[in-house]
Amino acid sequence: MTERSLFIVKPDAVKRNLVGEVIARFERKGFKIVKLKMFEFTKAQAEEFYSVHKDKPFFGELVSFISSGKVVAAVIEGNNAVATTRIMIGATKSFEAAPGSIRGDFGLGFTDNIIHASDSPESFEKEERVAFQ
Ligand code: 3AN
Repeated sequence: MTERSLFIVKPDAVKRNLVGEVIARFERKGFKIVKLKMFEFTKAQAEEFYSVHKDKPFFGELVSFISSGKVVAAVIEGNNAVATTRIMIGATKSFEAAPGSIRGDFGLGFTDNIIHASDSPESFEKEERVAFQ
């Protein structure tokens, strides 16, 4: 089923010059890049982007990290995009993520975990609206 999803290359990965590595994995997998944008989240935009986590103890840390530098947002399209992208990025804790996944291959962090990806079609719609506004 052709579907769209969104990922964000986070500030840690942009600083480490991993933008190309990350995007290339999605292209090689067979996804089409349909939107691509480099920008810096404002605090308000980051709070809206992560609003599902607003009551979590790590919300402040999450918002300040994602707005700490440039990010690259992409909308991709292909078969089963939401679930397949989640498999490709790996577990939230990079230090536990399986080798072969993006977090497993490139990171050791938790908040600084290389990449964000939408976890449902509903999150995708909301996140695309916030990131590409
Ligand atoms: P994922 O990014 O794998 O979808 P979520 O949605 O559970 O993970 O969490 C969103 C982000 O919040 C994660 N990428 C991670 O950076 C951060 N995060 C999640 N849980 C914690 C936690 N307990 N402490 C600090 N940061 C966290």
